[in-house]
Amino acid sequence: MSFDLAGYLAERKKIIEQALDRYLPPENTYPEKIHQAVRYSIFAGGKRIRPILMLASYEIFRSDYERVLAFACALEMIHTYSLIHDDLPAMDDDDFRRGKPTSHKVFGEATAILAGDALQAEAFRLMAEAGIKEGLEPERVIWAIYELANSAGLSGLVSGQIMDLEKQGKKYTEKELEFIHRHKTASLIRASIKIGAILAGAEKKEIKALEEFGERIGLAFQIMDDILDIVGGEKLGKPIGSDQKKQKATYPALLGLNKSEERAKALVEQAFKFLEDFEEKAEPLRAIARFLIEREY
Ligand code: GRG
Repeated sequence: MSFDLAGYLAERKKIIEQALDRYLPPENTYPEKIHQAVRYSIFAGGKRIRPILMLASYEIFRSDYERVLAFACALEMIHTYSLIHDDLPAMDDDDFRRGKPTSHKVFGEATAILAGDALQAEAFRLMAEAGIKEGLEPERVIWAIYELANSAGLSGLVSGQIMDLEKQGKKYTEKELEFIHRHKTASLIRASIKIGAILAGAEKKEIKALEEFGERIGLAFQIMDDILDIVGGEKLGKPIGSDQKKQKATYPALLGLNKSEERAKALVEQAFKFLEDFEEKAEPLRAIARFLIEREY
C-alpha cells in the first residue's frame, strides 16, 4: 500500500498546531498586543514542514513523539520569527505572507520586530523547559539546542539572509548562490531532521546520514521555492514574480527553469541514498521529500 502523505501531513499539522496553542500564552495575556502579534503569525497557516520533518526523523527510532513536541514547536517558532523579520521594510519589504497581510502591515514595524524577537527567545526557553519536564537525556537536549542555535545564527539563517540582501541586483556566482540557499533555507531544514534523530538517541552514523539527507532536500526545497516564485499559483499565498522584481539571486535566474528543476530532482535522488539503511521506517521522510519538489505552495 502506498503511503498516504496528504493524510499524514494533515494529521501532523494538527498535532503541531495544537501543541503551539498550548505552549503559547493566550491572546488576552497582558500586554495583549505582543501576544496577538505572535499568535497572528504563528497561526497564519504555514505548512509546518520543519516540525513535521523533525518528528518523522524521531519516529525512525522511537514512537513516543509527544515527549519532543516542544522541540518541534521551537523549530516552527524560529522559522516564523525569520519570516516576520524577512518581510520587514528594512529587509524584503513584503506585504503578504501565508496568504495574509504581513505582521508589520497589521501591527506596525516595532511590534513585528518584537514578535520575531519574542519567538526566537521563546523557542530556546521551550526546549530547555521540555528537557527538564520530559526527563530527556541532558546531553541530547544540549546537543539539540546547540544545533538549532547553530542553524539560526552566524552559521545559518543570518549569514544566508545577509548574503541574500547583499547580492540583490548584483552579479553573483553559482558558489555564492549555493551559499545563500544552504544557509538561508537548508540549514534549518537540516537541523530539523538532525534534532529529531539526536533526541531519539540515534547513533552518530545514523545522525550523519540523516543530516546529509536534510542538507540535500533543504537545498532542493529552496530551488523549488525559487521556481514557484515564477510559476506558482494562488495556493502560494504571496504574489509571484517578487524575486525577479527585486533581482534576487535565484537558481532560475542563473540556470533557467528547466535546469533548476532538474537540479532539485537530482538533489532529492541523491538524498534518498542516505535513507537506505532505515528501510521502510524512513518512508514518511521519502514521501515528504518527494512532496517538496512536487508542491504547488
Ligand atoms: C531574518 C534572520 C532572518 C532570516 C530570514 C526565512 C528567511 C531568512 C527568509 C524568508 C524568505 C525565504 C524565501 C526564505 C527561505 C526559506 C523559505 C523557503 C521559507 C518559506 O518556508 P515555507 O515554504 O513557509 O516552509 P510556510 O509558510 O509554509 O511555513
